[in-house]
Parts: sequence; structure tokens; C-alpha cells
Amino acid sequence: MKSKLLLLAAASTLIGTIAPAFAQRGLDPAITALKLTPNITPGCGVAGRRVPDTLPPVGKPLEMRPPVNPAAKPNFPGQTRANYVKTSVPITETVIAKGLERAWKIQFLPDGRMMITERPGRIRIVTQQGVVGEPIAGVPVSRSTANPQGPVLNFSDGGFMDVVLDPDYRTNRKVYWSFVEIRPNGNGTTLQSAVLSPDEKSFSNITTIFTSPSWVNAGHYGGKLLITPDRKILLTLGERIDWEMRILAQSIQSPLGKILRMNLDGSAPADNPLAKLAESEPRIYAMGLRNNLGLAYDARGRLWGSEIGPLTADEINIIVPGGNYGWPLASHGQDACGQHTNGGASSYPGTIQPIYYWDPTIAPSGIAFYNGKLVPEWQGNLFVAHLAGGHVSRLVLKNDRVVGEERFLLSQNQRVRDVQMGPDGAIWALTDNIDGRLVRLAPTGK
Ligand SMILES: [Ca+2]
Repeated sequence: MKSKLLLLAAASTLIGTIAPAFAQRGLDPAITALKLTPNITPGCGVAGRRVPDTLPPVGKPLEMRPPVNPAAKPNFPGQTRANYVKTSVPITETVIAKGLERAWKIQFLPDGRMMITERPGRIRIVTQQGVVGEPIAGVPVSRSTANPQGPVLNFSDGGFMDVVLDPDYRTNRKVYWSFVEIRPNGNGTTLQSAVLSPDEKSFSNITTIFTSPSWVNAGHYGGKLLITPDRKILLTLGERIDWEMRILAQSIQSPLGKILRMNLDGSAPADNPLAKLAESEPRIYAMGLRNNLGLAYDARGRLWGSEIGPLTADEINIIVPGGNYGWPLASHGQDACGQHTNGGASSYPGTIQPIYYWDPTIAPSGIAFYNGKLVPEWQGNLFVAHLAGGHVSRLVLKNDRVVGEERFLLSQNQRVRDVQMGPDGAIWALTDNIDGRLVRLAPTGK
């Protein structure tokens, strides 16, 4: 184990030099001044690609491209490359709203409207008919020349991210949100609570309840939130991507590369898996996760997660308390320029295998289980938003294995950030582009 840690540390020197290409990105000078370094080796792309429009016959593997990392084999049949399944009724994709700048989250409200977040630091309320409200005041905004004190780092995969409702939202109008905060010693994910005014025009009582450790570079912030049935809050944190940082996903002292479980004031619940270990970060709920961007409960109350892997190993996991999901000791993936993590090991003793993985990468983000009535054949399916892939996938599950896969939303040609099942039984998806869109998927005519 020790020698592997040393190897990882040595490998960090390979990635030290950085492309000075900020000007080409059109960044605001207030962000350029932070001298954030992209976490890529010059010349090595880390992003996946939009999936092709071409489809195989039903019953054949949906992914027809060759694997990027053919050396990694599935650890059980069906762990990757499920067969194409097609919904039997025609599905219409309706753009409900446009111009949502780098939208991140759909949070349905008790009355069926939605709070929608945008990465520059906005929450708007949007109706199912597409009426888009003005930004609600009080939300942390991104730093820019116009807002030099703005605390939000809207860069790389960061920005203002998630919002979820307090279990008593109907009476207390309280929400929790996550964003990437610019700090004197770098940047990191911050979790706050706030209270919406009765006229829905502003937030007040803004309280910071958790701050992740800071790091100087940008990337892999996690930021996904979920309220649990027992009134706790889950927060995911990525491992901050750099070689010298990623092993922290295996440290019980660091919250990075983890899913955290907290009381609603940010404190650690006494029944957390590591809470009784004096040297541990007591909020840790699950570990060994590179950048988990999706969380959802299935019908049996089990927690599932989607994880951005390296180039070739995006994962779907069933999350159990105290579970170790392997990163960076085990992965089916390769890093940029074909570097293997931990010698290419796709399993590691004591770590949990993903239910499913994708190669080539398609960058999974938000996930949602379908339990509506509008499309009966979707019951129990897992919908996954894909950033790089530019689509929503539908995963058909049987005995905790993926037995079928379908793609939607390629017509938008955008990165898809979030997916939710609405109270109307439709699937609602949100795209991450400058002209971000809210799209409804439902049987034609319904
Ligand atoms: Ca894993």
C-alpha cells in the first residue's frame, strides 16, 4: 500500500506544467487573476464526447464505439455495455424554457413549480408551463469585474450548484445550497442554509453549515445534495482531481472524495459509520469516490450514486454506509494520455464494485428513479443525465444489474446536467450550456 501511495505522489510530477490558455477561454479578468490552473496535461483531453446518433438493433449493445481502455474487463457479466432497449410508445421532448445559463439543478416545489439553479449564482422559480421567474435575491453570485466581491467560482466544473428543500419547507421555507467558494487559500465547496421570503423575492438567514478544505486548483467539487428520509443532509465532495489530492479519497481524515452525511446544522450524526473513530472525519458516509454528481433513492430506500470516473470508467454505484468505492485504488479507467490509475487495477480488496460503468466516458451527473404512472414501462428505471455524452440515459434494472439502456435528448445537442421525475409523471431534464434548457420527456400527446 505504501509503495502505491509513493507511486501516485511521484506521478504528480508528470502533470505539473500547465497550458497558459486562459485568454482563449474568454474568462473574466477577476477569474484570470486567481491563476487557477487547469487540471490537465497539455495536449491531453480529459472530456468525453457526445455519443453518436447511430443506434444498433434492439437487443444489441447500445455502445458501439470501441472501448478506450480495452485492458479493463468487466468484473461480472453485464457490468458495462448493456443492450439497447426502446420505449414502446413514442416519446416527445418538449423544450419548456431556454436561456438558463449553465443550469445545474431542478428542485420541484410542493406546488409543482421548480427551483432552478444556474452556475453564475442564481435561483429562479419556473412553472411547468415555462414561466421563468426573476433571479431570487440573496443567492451568492460569481466573482467578476462587475462583482469583485462575488464569492462564487464559476469556472471549470464549479459554480453555484445544488439546492434542496428542508424536510419542513412547507412551514419554514428553508433551503440548503452548495457552491464553489473563492477563499484566501484557494477554493472549495461550501454548504449553506437560507430562508425564502413569503413573496419569493429574496433569501435571508443565510448560514454556512459546512466548508470543504480548500485547494488551489479548480475541479471535482461534488456539490450534490440530498435530504435523507431520516432528516439528514447528504453532500458529495470530489477529490479535487490533482494527482497529489486524489489519494485523499481513501483517507478517513479528509472529507474529499466522499459522500458526507450531516445533521441539518452541519454537525456529524452520532450513528455515522466512522463517528466513533477519534481520528476520522465524522461526517463521512461513503468513500473512495472521484466525483459523485448524482444521488437518488430507489423504491426500496437504497441510495444510488453516479460518479465521474477518469476517461473510461464512469460508474453507477449502490451506496452503503461506510462503503469504499475504490478510487483511486481501483478503476476500470485510464487517465488523460492513457495513464492508468494504480497500475490499471479494476478491483481492490475491501472496495465495492460499480453496478455499471461506461467506456468511453459520457460523464454522468444527476440521476432519478422513475416511479410515476405516465409511462408504466419505465417503472423502477434509473434515468441518468450525461454531460459529455449530451443525453439522458434510461437504465433498465433487474436484480441490481443493468439489463437495458436507452438514450434521450440528443436532439438538443447540449450537455445534460440534471434529470428529475416530475409530479406529472414526466421526466424533466436540464442542460448545462450557456443557453441552458429545461426539457420535458413524455409520451407524445401527454
Ligand atoms: Ca469505483
